[in-house]
Amino acid sequence: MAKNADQVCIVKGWQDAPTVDESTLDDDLSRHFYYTLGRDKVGKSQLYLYHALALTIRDRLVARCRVTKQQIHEQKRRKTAYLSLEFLMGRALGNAILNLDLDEQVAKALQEYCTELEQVAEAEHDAGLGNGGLGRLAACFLDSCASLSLPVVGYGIRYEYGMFNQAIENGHQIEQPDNWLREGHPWELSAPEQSKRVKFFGHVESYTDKYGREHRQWLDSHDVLAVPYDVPIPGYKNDIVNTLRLWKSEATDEFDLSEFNAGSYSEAVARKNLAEQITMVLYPNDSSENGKELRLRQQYFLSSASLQDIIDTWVSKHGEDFSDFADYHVFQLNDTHPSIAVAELMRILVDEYELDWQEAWSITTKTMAYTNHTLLPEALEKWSVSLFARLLPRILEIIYEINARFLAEVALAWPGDVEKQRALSLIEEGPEPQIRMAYLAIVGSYSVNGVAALHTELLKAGLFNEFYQLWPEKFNNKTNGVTPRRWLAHCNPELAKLLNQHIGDEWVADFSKVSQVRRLYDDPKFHKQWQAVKHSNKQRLVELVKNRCGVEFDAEMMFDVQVKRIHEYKRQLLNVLHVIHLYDRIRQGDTANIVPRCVLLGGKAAPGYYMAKKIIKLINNVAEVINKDPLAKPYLRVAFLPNYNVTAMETICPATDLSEQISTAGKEASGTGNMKFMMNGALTIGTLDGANIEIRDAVGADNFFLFGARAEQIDDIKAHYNPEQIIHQTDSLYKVMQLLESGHFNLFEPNLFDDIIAAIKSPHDPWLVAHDFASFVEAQEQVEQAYLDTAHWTKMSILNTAASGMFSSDRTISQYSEDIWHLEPLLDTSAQQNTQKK
Ligand code: T68
Repeated sequence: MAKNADQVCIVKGWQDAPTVDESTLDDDLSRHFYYTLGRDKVGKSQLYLYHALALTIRDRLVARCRVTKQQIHEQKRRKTAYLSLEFLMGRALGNAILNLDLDEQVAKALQEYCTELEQVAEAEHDAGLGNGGLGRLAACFLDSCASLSLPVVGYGIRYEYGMFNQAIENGHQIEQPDNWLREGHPWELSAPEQSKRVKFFGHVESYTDKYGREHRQWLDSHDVLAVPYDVPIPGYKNDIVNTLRLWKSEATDEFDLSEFNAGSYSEAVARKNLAEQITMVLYPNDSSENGKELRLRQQYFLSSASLQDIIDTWVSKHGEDFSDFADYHVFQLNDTHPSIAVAELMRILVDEYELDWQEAWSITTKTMAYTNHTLLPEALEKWSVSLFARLLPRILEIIYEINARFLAEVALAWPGDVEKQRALSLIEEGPEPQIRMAYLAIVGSYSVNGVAALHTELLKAGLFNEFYQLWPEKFNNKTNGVTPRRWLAHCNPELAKLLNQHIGDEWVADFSKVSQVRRLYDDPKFHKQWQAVKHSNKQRLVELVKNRCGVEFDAEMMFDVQVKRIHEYKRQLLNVLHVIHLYDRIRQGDTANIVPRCVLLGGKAAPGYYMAKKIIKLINNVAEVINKDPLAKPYLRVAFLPNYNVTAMETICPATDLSEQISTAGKEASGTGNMKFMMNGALTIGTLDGANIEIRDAVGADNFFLFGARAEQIDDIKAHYNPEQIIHQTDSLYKVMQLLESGHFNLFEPNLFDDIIAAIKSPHDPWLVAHDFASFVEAQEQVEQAYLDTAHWTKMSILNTAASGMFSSDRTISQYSEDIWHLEPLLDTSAQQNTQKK
């Protein structure tokens, strides 16, 4: 040990042993198993073995993380903070082993314990800190940033309870708490000494400084402590390990003490609970605004703690000179959820560091960048002004000031147009005035991006049109992507091996190279291998469906899959109507052209979303009737997979033949499940919506089953929409509706599906289910035709994987970095160390 000038004890020598790779992995594993955890037997669940292996891998991550941090902090270097209320990480073990290239060493070490990684990995809980696409995108982005050696830190919330566990009882969704931390989370390291204080409540007063300048100060606030927990994010075989910093809320000590001294012990303890509530649970709404006070507290808590973290680091290195702060920082806002960061950065700069408004605003609008993920108006966040006034009084003042200055700009752009000012104001007028968070995000950011080409165009033409007119240069598209490490190399090892044999393994780090498999699309020998891989993946899914749903799938049949959040716009209902149509054909004996298929649906409904829950019940009832009917057995099997999550998708997407991407055009911002299926060789049946359009362009129209109304037709169709007439004119739909209305699927539950039937028949059905039905059935018949020709289907399957190169999140992140973040990659330290060793 040695003491340096600041009296900090530096452990001598740690810099010389950065990767702990000198000790062998088997030694570390047994050390953790026997000593850290104090175990000597492997139980049935292999839980302790999992923990020991996770700690062994974590040692290697921590060592590399330190080297990465050193590199980031050694020189002044531009970096991005990715602010997100959600990170849907799933399991970490398999991914870390893949990225550190430790598969063989781990397999060898586990032989001692008579087990394999696949079994040990089962003991890990999913980190389900997200609802769906938005949260999973954040997780894929972290993997890509680390794999591309980019200095990016993720900032999120360490929810005690993640996305609820879904059980199905009598066909109904039951929500159960996800106590994912119960058995400990071996990946995280807390850093309580770096905690931050976040203010709530209180009031604001003016004061004059010694130079006679007026300032505002936020007084008598009830502060909450934000304690950081760091999760390492390994890059793929580059020795870079980035950080995901998750904040946990805790009560401050002196806060308790003062109340205690005042004789209010119980009140003090109750307040402690209040502070700790903030990070207790993830809100399970994926597509509607929430409006709950606790949710706003979460948003401010994350934004404030994360900005303080970055600014404290800056001040500790560069003092209070912020003149070039904006050259070194970007804050990427994952939707409007952390958009209060715009006002919080202003508060810190203006109130705490006494910058003048203009200077602070210039820094804010050069560092903030906003990603929009939805076109649904009901999902756009608004917060009541009165709530803000109570909870965050100083932040409200700042938003008013931002708004006043912004409206002056609007007045210049549209002179005399008061209506324009009303329409664009950050404050929506009305009996209960509301703050429009998306407007705050746009005004405060230098970049506004959509997540697929169509989505960005629709934002520019519709929702944000006036802002686009004001600032066209802010708007840009970044089509989503998914990481090919988790979503191919890890989840589909057999396909990965086959690709490696034929095109080498460079595709894992450079996914554009997957296109090389195209040259094999006509090779009969390769076809056989490709089919064998799919077949074996289908067997794995057969097992899963049997264990979890009690339904017998058959790997010889076509696997038709729709897994995603349950929402009317995603149209699981249209899928069910098609299933009923197939069932009706079977009952009528019209089976000559039916291709036997297994239909799998899965996904969670927001707990308060009545129609989504009804749709789950309908799927389960339809499945029950069909699966019980011996007539149907050779042709059709249907299952609803409970508790769909990241881990389930890892078994599902490699086994899928047909991917259902059937949202009403113009509603799905991008979709990312569509990309995972495509990479794994599934064919898509889909509308021209979100990234489906780009998927179809990439693979070619011949290799995609298109149906349904287009986005630009929707308004016209709605103007004359008459679903009852469509039902009468469409024989197949008429029969389906008859079956539904006769109570065939709810014999002992009268009227159960009345609301669903009414929704389909309503001239105001926004999702146009009846309109697209015939076109959907026709596309499904084309699917059957294509599937019957195995060689042709295999060729299309290969072409889909081959064309999926651009849907890697590495491509997406390269574009974020190139166009928005302007980051320089870090040095690949593995190369550095290799040269040092030489
Ligand atoms: C999804 N959005 C989009 N939102 O629906 C999907 N919302 O099209 C897109 O591919 C994906 O984002 C990634 O860009 C969501 O997943 C949410 O989960 C959400 C959560 C809270 C509040 C609102």
